[in-house]
Order: sequence, then C-alpha cells, then structure tokens
Amino acid sequence: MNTESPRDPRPETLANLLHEQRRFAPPPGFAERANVTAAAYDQAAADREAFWAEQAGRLDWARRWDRVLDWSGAPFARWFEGGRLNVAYNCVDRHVEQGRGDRVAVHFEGEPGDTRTLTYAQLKEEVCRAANALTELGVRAGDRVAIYLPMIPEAVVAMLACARIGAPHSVVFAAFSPSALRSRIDDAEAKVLITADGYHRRGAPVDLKPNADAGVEGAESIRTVVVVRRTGRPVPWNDERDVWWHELTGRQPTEHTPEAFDAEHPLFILYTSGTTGRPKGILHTTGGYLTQVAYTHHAVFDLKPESDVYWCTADVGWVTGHSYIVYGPLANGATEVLYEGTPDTPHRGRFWEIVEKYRVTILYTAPTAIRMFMKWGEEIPAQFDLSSLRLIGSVGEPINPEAWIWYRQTIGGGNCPVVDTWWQTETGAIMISPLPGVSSTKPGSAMRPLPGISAEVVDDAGTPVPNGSGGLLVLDQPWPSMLRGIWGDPDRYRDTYWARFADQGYYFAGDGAKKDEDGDLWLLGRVDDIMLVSGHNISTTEVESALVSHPAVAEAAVIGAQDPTTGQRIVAFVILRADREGGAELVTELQGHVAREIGPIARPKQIYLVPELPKTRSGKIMRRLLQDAAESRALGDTTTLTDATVMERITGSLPGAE
Ligand code: 6R9
Repeated sequence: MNTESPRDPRPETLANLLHEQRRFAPPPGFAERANVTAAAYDQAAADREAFWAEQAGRLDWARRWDRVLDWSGAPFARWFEGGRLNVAYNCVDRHVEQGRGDRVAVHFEGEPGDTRTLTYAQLKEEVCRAANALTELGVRAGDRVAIYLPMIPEAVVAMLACARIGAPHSVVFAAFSPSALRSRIDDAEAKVLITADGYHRRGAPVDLKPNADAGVEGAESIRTVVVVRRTGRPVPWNDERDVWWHELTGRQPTEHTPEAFDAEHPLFILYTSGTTGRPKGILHTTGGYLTQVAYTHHAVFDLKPESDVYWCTADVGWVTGHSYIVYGPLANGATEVLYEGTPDTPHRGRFWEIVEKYRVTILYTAPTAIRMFMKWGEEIPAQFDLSSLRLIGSVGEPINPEAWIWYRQTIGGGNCPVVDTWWQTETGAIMISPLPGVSSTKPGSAMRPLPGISAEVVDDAGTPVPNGSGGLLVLDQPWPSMLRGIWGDPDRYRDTYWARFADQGYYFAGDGAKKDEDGDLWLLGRVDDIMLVSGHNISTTEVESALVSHPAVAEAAVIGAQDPTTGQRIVAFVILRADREGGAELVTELQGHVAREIGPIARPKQIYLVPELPKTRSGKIMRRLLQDAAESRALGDTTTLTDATVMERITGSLPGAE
C-alpha cells in the first residue's frame, strides 16, 4: 500500500463521489441582454485563432499583428506576432480620448472609512506622473520594478505606470515577510521598490516600511525605494536611497506619451503563492494577456461599463488582483470598488455595507470568504440592501455546493447568476466558467471551458476519460494569456507544466477534475492533495464539501496522514458555525454524515474542531502544514501564511479534540 504514491490518482476511483442534482438557469431577462451568447462557443470552435483575433480587436493596437499565433517554439507561445500596443493606453487613455474621462474608474474605500474617487481622467494624470517619475529614476523598458503596496489606489497607478514604460512589475503581497520580498527582488533583479509607510488592517495602522527596509537590505539590484504615505506614521529613512512618492510624482508633468511595445514584451512577473515548493516567477506578456483578461471580464462578468459597479475583493498581490482589479476591468472601462481592509472591521457587515453604499452590481470573491460569512450567520448580510447585485462570482478554490447555494441565496437573493471561475496564475485569465447568460449552472461545478479555450480530463496515460469519470485536468490548446515561462528558468517551466504529458503536448494544471454525465467539469483541488486510502483515491475537496453540507459546519480542511494499515487515513479539521457547540457526539455525527454522503471509505478517522485554518493570503488552505501537524512533524515553510501564529492555535487545540 505504501509503495503507491498519492500523487498518481487512478482516475476511475475519483469519479462522482458526491451527487449534486440542482440546476440553475440564467434568471429571466438576463440571457436576452447578456454580452455573450451560446453562439460564441460555435464561433470559437470553428476557428479558434480567428475568434481570438476578433477579441484582440477589443483593444487599440498601434500596429496590427501579422500572425495570431506562433506555436512552433512550443511550449513557448507567441501571440499576435508583430503587433504593438501600450497596456496603460488601453486601460486609461483611450477611455478619456473617447469622451469617458469623467467616468469613475476607482471608488477607493479605506479601512478607517476614508474615501477617494478617481475618474479615468484623474487616473490618467496619476499614471502619467508616475511613469515620468520612474523614468526620472532611470527605469527603462525591460527593467524590473518591485511593488510592495497595500490595497490603495497607488498600487493600481504604480502597476499601470510600469506597464506604460514597459518595465515589468513584480507585485509582492504587503503581508509577506521581508525574506519573501527579498527572494522575489533578487530573483527578478528589481531596480526600484515601490512601497508605503503602512496600511490599515483590523482597526489599526500596520507599519510596512521597516519590512521593506529589511527586505532590500543588501539587495544589490535596488537603487531607489519609493514610499507612499498612507498612515502618516513615522518611518525609518535612508536619504541616499528613499524618496517619497508624493514628492517624486508631485513634481512631474501630467502628460506622458505612451510607447507601443511588442505584443510579446514582458508585462509582469508574479510569484505563485506556493502552497507547495519554492515560488516560481510566472511571466506574462502584453498583447495576448490583455486580450484574454479583457474578453473574459466582458464575457464572464457581463460588464455593462455605463451602468455596472464592479467589485473584486482580491488583493492586488494575487493574480486575481492583476487580471480582475487592474487590467481586465480597466481595459473595459469599468467603474470599480477598491477596498483596503478586512471584512470584519469595524464590524462583520463591512462588505455588505460597501455593496449597499456603492450599489455594487457585480461581486467577485473567494470561497474562503463565503464560508467565513456563512460561519458568521445570515443575519449579518440581511441588515443591508444587496438588491443592486446582479451577478456574483467565485475564484481560488473549489466552491463547496453548500457554500455556492448559500452565496446564491443569501448574497445573490436567489436571482443572480453565480460564476465559479477556474484559472491559475499561470493561465493569466479565466479558463473554465459558466457564461452567465447561457449556462444552467450546477452548485460546485465550474462547468465548461470558455469559448476559445480547450480543456480535457485525462487518465495517467493522457487518454481523455469518458463522461462520468475523473482524472487530471489538462489544457490541450495554447491560449492567449498563457504564461510565457518561469522567469530565468526555462527548464523548470518545461518540467513543471509540460513534461507529464510531453507526448501529447498538454499543459498539466496540477488539478484533479471529473467530467459528469453531461460533460461538465468539477474541479477537485490540487493533485498533491488527493488522498490514497486503502487503495482508493479520494479527493480532499469532496470530503470537505460533504462536511460543509452538515448544518453545524462552516469550513473544513481534509488531509491524508500516513497510516500503517490504510496507507493514508483521512483527517479533518473543522470550523463550526457561530451558533454551534462542539463535542465528541458531534464528531461522531460528522463522521457518520460523511460516510452517508460519500461512502464508508471516506469516513474521516479523526476530526479536530479548530478555531482557524492555515491559509495563504489568497485564501487557499495550506494542507501541507495540517499534514505536518497530523503527522506530528516540524512545520514546513510558513512564510506565505496570512497569519503565522494560526498553526500554534491549531496544534494547541489538537489533543482532546479528537
Ligand atoms: C486564480 C487563482 C490556482 C489554483 C488552481 C486550483 C485553484 C482556482 C478555482 C480553483 C477550483 C475554482 N482554483 N480557482 N479550484 N475551482 N474556481 O486562484 O490562481 O493562486 O495561481 O491558484 O487555485 O487548484 O490550480 P492561483
């Protein structure tokens, strides 16, 4: 038993453990006005490249491409070869030139309640000043700039300014440690760091500059540190190296002529959060990336730029922030909300208060947040007017069917399409998702690849599995916003994504998935997280969803711990809903519940009731750490955790909770 690796799931045993029969058609009236209809699938299937060429036409190109796709150097793609464009021009200037300068681009809401509104005309001035400022600092096209900023408008401005001058940015989560910042600066050899004095979080100012200083100390590539004033608290200062953002940008002209860059010019590097292994610098380029983020934002969120107010609650340090706070929405001329803080400050209704205040129509958030809101109880959102919402989305992890239903009913009022969007830092943009005006959605399923995208579920040999079976998710055709490599490491790029199915030329996403009887896709989490119990492959996602379907459970994380008799045994860490009390009786009940929902083989051997779960900043559960705890090992790398102390609280609650 122990000789079998849990990393090689045998697809037949993954199939259809949970049975979900509910279906939700688009609400009446939605389909007729939807941006994209079912015809897009046929059009893209008839000629994929022509379809993407048409979508590229949503952008303003300084020079049209000669060729849509050059895949002759696979797995290194070149999209829109010969085309030239400027990303910042497309996200800002053209809206102003076309008479939409007075439209609000960003409604900023600070955690303490301070607000700022930036119209497209104002955003253009800020971006131009920042582009001139970076140029004054000696930043040239191709130079890398590290951005270590909280959720404030300057983060958006700084990213667009880099794009404008062709300097690839590397955004690092403000909550990451100095050592995480340092390794990213070194890997990209960034010339400038843009940071802030601090930010507001959970009702208090948090200093950032000392972390930035520790991160750049001795970093040879860094020449200048630009500091945005956010909290106004005193900061340590190095006269030779540091400069205030407001002083530097304040003296710059508000005009800047954008230069058109090659479609394959590097736009940014983003290090994957690394729930496993050493972070990888994922490289994205210009034309294909912007085409796909703009198209998917239009198609999946059904954005009507004149009337919608869009809010993506992600952090800009995550790819979701890059693609669906900055580049996609702004390329489409959206009006959006940018929120600095946490959902529970000053109270647990803060998100809903913001929805009510700005009359948000489109909300994009993560399952981790949804499960937290479930835990807090539905009386909280009930105190606010959420009737402005017309579409709600989810990203980051598989969404458990019960969380999906709760989101649809409690937040969406039962009449908003729910779009569960599957994609990765590596894919750059949404790949698998319902189309809100077309799909009859199923709670927990991301449904189908979008028009122009092709995905398959295959077995270990790379053969597509029949409907009703599970296996490994692959992408079998190149797509415009695909990563162009891992920064400085082409071999690792090939090995990580393309080696597993080299014969077929498939991109291996690292996720397990199943195709149901209709051919719709259900994502089952990372293949590394799939458990092997007495010879059966069981997905952590499905056991977690079974637990979350019990009324006492708000959130669950499941891992396979080494076991002398069964190879692995299922261990669950469970957070109860606010109004529920735990105890041995409940644990037994939950074990029985899972056995009934899935089968006796999936019955967790141990269930721990815990106060919290270890998560990355993008809300992904770090199961590796729970596995360390369950197997009584020293904890592995905790640097990407939101809160490094959470594991102490979990291990503290382990004995006796069993
Ligand atoms: C955008 C983002 C990518 C991994 C991915 C998968 C998981 C994301 C999901 C989902 C199921 C969804 N994931 N969205 N799993 N359903 N709708 O999250 O990028 O941080 O790189 O993570 O997240 O496991 O492979 P990234």
